[in-house]
Amino acid sequence: MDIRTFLKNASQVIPSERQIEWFNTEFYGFIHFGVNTFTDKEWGDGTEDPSIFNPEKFNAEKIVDIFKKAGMKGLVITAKHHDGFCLWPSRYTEHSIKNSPYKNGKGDIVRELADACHKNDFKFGFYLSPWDRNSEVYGTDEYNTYYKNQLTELLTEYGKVFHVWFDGACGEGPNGKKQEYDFDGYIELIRKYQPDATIFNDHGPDVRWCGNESGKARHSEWAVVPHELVFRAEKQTDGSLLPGKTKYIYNTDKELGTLSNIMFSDGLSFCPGEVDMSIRPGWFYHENEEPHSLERLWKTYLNTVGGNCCFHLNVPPTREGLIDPRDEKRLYELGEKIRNTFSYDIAENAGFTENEEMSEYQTSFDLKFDKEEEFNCIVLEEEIEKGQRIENFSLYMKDDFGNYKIQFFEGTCIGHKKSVFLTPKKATT
Ligand code: FUL
Repeated sequence: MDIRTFLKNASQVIPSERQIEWFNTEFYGFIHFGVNTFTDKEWGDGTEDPSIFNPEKFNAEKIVDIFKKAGMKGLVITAKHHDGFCLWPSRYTEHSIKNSPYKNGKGDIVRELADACHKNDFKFGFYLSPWDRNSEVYGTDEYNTYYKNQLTELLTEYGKVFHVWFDGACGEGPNGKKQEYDFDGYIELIRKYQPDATIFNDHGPDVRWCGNESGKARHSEWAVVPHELVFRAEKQTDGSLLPGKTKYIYNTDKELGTLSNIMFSDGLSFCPGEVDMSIRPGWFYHENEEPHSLERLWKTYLNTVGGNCCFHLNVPPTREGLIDPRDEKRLYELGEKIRNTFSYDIAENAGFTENEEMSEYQTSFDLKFDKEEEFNCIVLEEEIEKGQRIENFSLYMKDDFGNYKIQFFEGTCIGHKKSVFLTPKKATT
């Protein structure tokens, strides 16, 4: 295939409605909460006694309020983490909140959060860890049935869900066997009961992991990526490639959607990246940890929301069930910074002209202002419904003779949103 036809095809890979909706969510919270909060661990082994879980001051409305003020538009709760403890009273296990002292065994953290979200026009999602270190049937086919039963409870009894989060973490069950997850079956259930929800897993299908947990998006985080990344990313268990394959692509690779990668792929999929990180070093709450600096969070926000991704920021509640005041303060600072930066758009009243096309594949636009204005950020957006069509762009200013000759920025991917942050510049008439 010649390169022109190829690029044309690539530009026609479009997102689903649910992916567009997800892109518009931009920034949402992650809540890691469970028995680990009480044992001070990151990964429980499944032997934890449910009686340790008692967040006496848990207040879902307050959490939603804090997240909203930070600029988030939704949240995802760890309904079950690797330890298998369920934050809702699942009918399929005793290892849950129903055997904890929280509200005398009548509590349901998932319900409290889902209700607070729905009441306050905030999106609700959940993470149901496939790896379950408590389940006796883990490592057998029966586990997939167990998992699907739990998934069905969460998908059908808690109202609208915007995002279902999985990871590929996998261990051995009591029988010494590694669990084979029925991801196709899980996806089928989600599509059936919550067709608008996006599904995150390491390689998609709707949203893929960016490849690290420290908040770093790639320089060019393309949403159009090789098919084999989304559908056949895993090598075979013996480490060999799948039959007929000469290469495989993994989501931690340096380049995913660059031309050289997509040119030699089996086909293309629309699968944008989610950047997840925690406000603190750990995913679960540990009293001696401090939140990251405002500078780091702000930079991450700009590079993710303004880098064709979404930002999924974890804020773990304390043992009391509250957001630590240090984190609360940091979130307010971040929210304020976002509001201050983007509240005044000088381009809104500027004159906008599309120039004659320079070639079939190249065009330019002019922005003219009525008065002199200072700006430090330019936000570019593609009509993402139509896919990713822009391969690169440049920004120019006029020179002293009134010609657009001074190039002050050169970039690649725009996609849903590209924020270009600059030292303050003057826009003149
Ligand atoms: C990983 C887990 O192993 C971590 O504990 C955490 O939940 C992170 C968000 O995903 O896969």
